[in-house]
Order: sequence, then C-alpha cells, then structure tokens
Amino acid sequence: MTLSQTQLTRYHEDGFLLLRDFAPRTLVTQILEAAQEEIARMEPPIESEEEYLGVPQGAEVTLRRLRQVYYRHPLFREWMHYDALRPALEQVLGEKPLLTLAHHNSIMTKMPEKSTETCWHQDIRYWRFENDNLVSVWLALGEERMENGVLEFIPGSHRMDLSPEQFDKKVCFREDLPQNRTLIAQKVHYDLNPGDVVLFHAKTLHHAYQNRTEKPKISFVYTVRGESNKPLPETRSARGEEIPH
Ligand SMILES: O=C(O)CCC(=O)C(=O)O
Repeated sequence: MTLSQTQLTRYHEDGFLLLRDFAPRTLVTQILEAAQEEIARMEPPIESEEEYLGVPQGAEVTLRRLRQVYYRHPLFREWMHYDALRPALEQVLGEKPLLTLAHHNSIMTKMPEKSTETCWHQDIRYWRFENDNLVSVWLALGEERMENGVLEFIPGSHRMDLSPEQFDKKVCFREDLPQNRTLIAQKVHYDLNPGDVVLFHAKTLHHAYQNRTEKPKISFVYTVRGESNKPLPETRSARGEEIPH
C-alpha cells in the first residue's frame, strides 16, 4: 500500500502515523500464538523489567522484551518482510528500507502486576547512525489501551531541538522540568486493536504506562533505516546484521 500525501505529511509533521487495521487478522493471530510460545520459552537474549529498572535480578525474572526475534520464528520474518508495508516505509524514509537487526526486532511485553512504566524517550538515544532517518514499526497483537500500557507520543518532537539537560542519566526525558512538562501535556495516543500498525520516527518522544490489567500486553516492534543512512563504525549499531526489507 502507498500512503496518501495527507498521511505522508502527517508522518513528517507528527513523527508518527497510525495505519488502522493494517495487518491481516489471520497473520496477527498466528504471530501472537508464536509470540506466546516464545515468551513461554524465554530464551535469551531478553530484556527483563529488573534490567530496565537497574535493580538486581532475583530468581523470578519479569520479561520486558524478547530481543532478536528475526531468527526465532518464520512468522516473525514474514512480518518483517511484509510486502504490502514496503512502499509506505520507502515513502516515509524517502529511500529503500533496510532492516537493522542491531536494534528493535523485538516482541514487547507488559506483564500483569510486574510491568513498569517506560520512561519518555527517543529510540535513537542508544543508536549511532550517520543521521536520524530510521522508522520503527509497531504492530499491536492484542488490544492496547491506557490501562494496559498503550504507547503515547509527543507530536512533532522528532523535529525539536532538545538539549542534553532535558534528559536524565538514562536519557529519559525529564518529567520534573516545567519546559518538558509543557511538551508532555501535548501527548497523544490511539487505542490500538490487533492488526493496527504505528510507524514512528527514531527521534519521536514516546512512553508507555505499566499494565494494570490481568492480561499480558504483547506487541511486535522492528526498525528500518534508509539504505544510505549507515551505522557509525565500531558502534553497537554497526554490529547487527542488515537485511533489505
Ligand atoms: O514499553 C513499551 O511498551 C514501549 C516500548 C518502547 O518505547 C521502545 O521499545 O522503545
């Protein structure tokens, strides 16, 4: 599918774009089942809530994300090469998309009771590329609402000149600063249903609350870069495999 000029303008102005009901239901159900099996196995590499919070990991580990899912299941690869999405990715990037496996290719979870809030951040905070022309593809595998930790975005934040002082040591956008609070007040979110996709720019500020329901929230996220936007040598961004979308 190709984006309309209105959709493309929205993406460039807001730094995110919702593609409602994009992925076919059958595929979404199959990906969800595969994701649930992989979550039950919890094979490394993973990110735990404890690691995210920087607290010691006890015997019981709460999963936050399964990392490096590209090779975990053929259905995950199928989604990451989904033909119908490629033209839209090429439009928002302005050039051919390349999967950059060093970073987001994850099953994201927010588990009941144990999940925590994800701080306001830009995905690019730990990524090192020649420029910021990268887009993440978020696929809802279930319902995503305020109460189970839906993503919220700050429109236009990818175009803002934010200073290092506006971020804390973990490169989270500080909520204690009045100037930041004014921006955070502009936050928006969409209630997502299975199959909904959100494209968001690597510099768009976003966050997610904890899951206050009794059911895990499970989503899929991966990132593509514009083919000319190379990772900087000898950085983590350069260490992963890169594959044409
Ligand atoms: O915790 C979440 O669900 C949000 C994930 C997120 O913001 C990220 O992976 O960059």
